[in-house]
Amino acid sequence: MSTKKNKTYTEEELFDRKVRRRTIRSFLIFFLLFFLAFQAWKWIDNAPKDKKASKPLRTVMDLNARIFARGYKNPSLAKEFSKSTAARKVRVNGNIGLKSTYDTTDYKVKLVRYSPYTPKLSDTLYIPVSELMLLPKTEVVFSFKCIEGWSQVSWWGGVRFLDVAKKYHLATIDGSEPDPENHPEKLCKFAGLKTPDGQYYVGIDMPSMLHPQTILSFEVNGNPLPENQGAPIRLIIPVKYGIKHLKRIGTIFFSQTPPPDYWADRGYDYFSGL
Ligand SMILES: Nc1nc2c(c(=O)[nH]1)N[C@H]1C(S)=C(S)[C@@H](COP(=O)(O)O)O[C@H]1N2
Ligand SMILES: [Mo]
Repeated sequence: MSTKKNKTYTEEELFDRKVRRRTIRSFLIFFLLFFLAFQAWKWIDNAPKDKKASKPLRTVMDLNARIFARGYKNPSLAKEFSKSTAARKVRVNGNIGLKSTYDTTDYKVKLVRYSPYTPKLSDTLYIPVSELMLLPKTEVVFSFKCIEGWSQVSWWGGVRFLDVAKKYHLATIDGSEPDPENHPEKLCKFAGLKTPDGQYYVGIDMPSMLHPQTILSFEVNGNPLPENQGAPIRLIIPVKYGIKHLKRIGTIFFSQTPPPDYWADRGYDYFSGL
């Protein structure tokens, strides 16, 4: 037996050997992983391209997109709920412009086409609510949000403002039928709405006004609107906070500059989008 084999190590020597072994192993693992990472990077970099990104990256990006699409179906649409989840007792908030008397038998909405020059008589239409109701009925169940901090799922019925604008040639600078898809350049930039007495008023950007969920509403929970919720017709615009949902529409007009807005005049955000 050699003396070397029988050599007994001191505790300190044993510890040193252990540290050396571990250090070498760590470095080997480090270089191996570095090498693998480098190879992977080279593989991704040399891979064929798919829509301007290398294919492996594109695959991961597409996967991410699919995962996120599950959570956000159409980011431009407000989330809709089932009618059974809608509040039976719909909250009432704000009654500015609802105190004056109004025509309850033959209510007409004043629609003013955009007229940059001298307004002509033919540019102003007085349309009975009963006539607006002939358009296809659209219902929306969404979470109504007030800047005061409350929200409530509620169910409204009415007609799409887009349909109204198409029928009466509103919202365009030249009186043509609005075609947001093909001729956005012909659209006015803003719509303004007022109560019959002019006490409450809002300004709305045109993309929000022509949004598919924006309706002139005459029903809540399948019943005609009560007075305090804007009878006979109000605005429901799910992409906006409650302040923009003007109750009892007297006039709708169009403009290239932001129309006056009751709460914006008092310091709130003009856009008030959600
Ligand atoms: N004419 C009119 N419309 C109005 C208001 C108002 O005071 N007057 N308040 C607004 C605000 S702040 C909110 S939150 C909603 C409330 O609608 P609701 O009463 O149907 O809940 O109406 C909006 N429309
Ligand atoms: Mo509100």
